[in-house]
Amino acid sequence: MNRDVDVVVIGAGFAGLYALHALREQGFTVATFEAGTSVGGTWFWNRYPGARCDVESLDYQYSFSEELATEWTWTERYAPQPEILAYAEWVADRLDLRRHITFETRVDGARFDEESSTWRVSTSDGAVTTARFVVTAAGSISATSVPPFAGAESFRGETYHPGRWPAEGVDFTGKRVAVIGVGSSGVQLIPHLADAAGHLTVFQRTPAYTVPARNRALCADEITLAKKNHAVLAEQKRRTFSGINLPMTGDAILATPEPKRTTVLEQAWKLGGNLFLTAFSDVQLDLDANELMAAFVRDKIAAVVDDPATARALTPTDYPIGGKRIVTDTDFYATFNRPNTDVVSLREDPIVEIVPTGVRTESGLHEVDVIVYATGYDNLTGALTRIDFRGRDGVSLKDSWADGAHTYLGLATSGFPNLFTITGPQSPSVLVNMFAAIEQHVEWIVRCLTDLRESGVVEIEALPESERQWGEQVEAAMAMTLYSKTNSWYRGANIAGKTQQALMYCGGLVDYRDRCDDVAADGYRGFVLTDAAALTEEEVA
Ligand code: N01
Repeated sequence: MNRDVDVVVIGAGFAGLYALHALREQGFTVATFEAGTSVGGTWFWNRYPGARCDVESLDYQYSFSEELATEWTWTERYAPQPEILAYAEWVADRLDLRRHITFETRVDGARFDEESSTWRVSTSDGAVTTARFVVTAAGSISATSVPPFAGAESFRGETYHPGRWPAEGVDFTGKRVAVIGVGSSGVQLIPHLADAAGHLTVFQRTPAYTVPARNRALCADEITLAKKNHAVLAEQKRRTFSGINLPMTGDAILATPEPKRTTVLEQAWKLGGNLFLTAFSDVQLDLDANELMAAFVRDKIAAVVDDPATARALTPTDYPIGGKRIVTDTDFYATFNRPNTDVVSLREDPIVEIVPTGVRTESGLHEVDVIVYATGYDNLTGALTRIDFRGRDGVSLKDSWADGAHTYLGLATSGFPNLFTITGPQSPSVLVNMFAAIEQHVEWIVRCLTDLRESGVVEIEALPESERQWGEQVEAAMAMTLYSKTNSWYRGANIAGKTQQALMYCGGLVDYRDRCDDVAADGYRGFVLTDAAALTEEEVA
């Protein structure tokens, strides 16, 4: 079975769905491959109890279509996973996308043929699809990671990762359960596991700063207002830093005297959600300012957790709040007041090995029936390097990025012509509203392919010098923030052996959008464009 299309799109999450739709609208033939049995990407795989978005539902949706925005109605401030998945399914049907998606089919590899300037894409069904262009929509946080704990394969119980949760659910009733990891996934899961399990042991290496989500039902008025003003709000959103129409950030905390400082923090805490960080303007830029907000959160932990030793264990002290991705929760700290829930601080009592009956730390054996590895992902690059991309001279993407991902604008990488990435490394990606990031990338790529078609260009490739300059700008932008002062997945620090680098562009969505548009308006400055005639001449020569 061989196919021939203009564009292969990898993945049918929200990025892939929009790419497929927008490319098709411009008359391109598209084949989309999806490993899952249906659409939804992240929200297809992350079916763990408590999974819920931490961006408000009225923002966490497509904005490109008036119909989609007005016909769909969210029910809660933060949508739960089943509702987001239902939205993805509904969009796929509403836009009639399924007929161009091949499900249960993984892209194993893709090889660039320099003579014809096309990609040959190999899929798990044994087929090869030839396409002029490949657009990856494989997810920023999708390549699951489980650290290589000694003895892990000997464990006789059940094991799970939140990002590959069984569709039929898991029965934890009465079981002894271990969770390793307290990032966004672990923090969401833990209260639900504690409800069901006989006993829950949380293995925590770095305590998280988490803010109450304060989820609630949306009221009819706010839904009506959002729908009525959709077009204006969508346009405003495109020109924001974060892809969200935020209220104005507050004053500088360092310039705000008491008691006003605490009053503002209390108000923001009551409002809940990760916008807590924007209560003051200097918290993400200045360590002294940050410490004032961090101290406020530490006091909140001490006020909720009854046992002082447990409270101390759960309290982050050695990195700035927001330096790692801020977590939002429902009843996370209160869960540790339950008699069936303990925390083990791995910094004082590290995991030595996994044994058939449980987790052995230095202090002894914790016998469990189930281990949940909430240990995160090989973010931004993993989903791409796990596909065997072969560019010029057969060089693999994995090798090309062995010393760090190098891209031009986070959209393309030298040595791999006609390959575009949606929300990949060195773009704003996970630092902004994913829908805003996806729409900006898809619209830029579709405009690019349309321009190339009109001018007879068959090959586009990023110049190494453009990448070098972009890489410097990405590093410089992160150096201005506290992300550069924290070990986190934002810099690839969570994966052993991964080159540490700024994985996201921190300059904000609107600045990034203007830079990308400027490059396009300037004839795709920084790329080499080759037209069909030149390609034929090269072949003859
Ligand atoms: O993964 P993480 P996640 N031994 O990498 C620990 C998004 N998301 O799946 O901090 C022991 O954040 C690790 O410890 P440490 C969101 O962007 C959003 O939770 O490295 N522990 C950490 O505690 C998020 O940031 C939503 O010391 C080990 C945890 O595992 C991103 O996805 C929901 C370890 C991993 O935390 C990833 O979140 C879920 C080891 N060897 C996810 N290795 C919402 O929208 C790792 N850990 C709400």
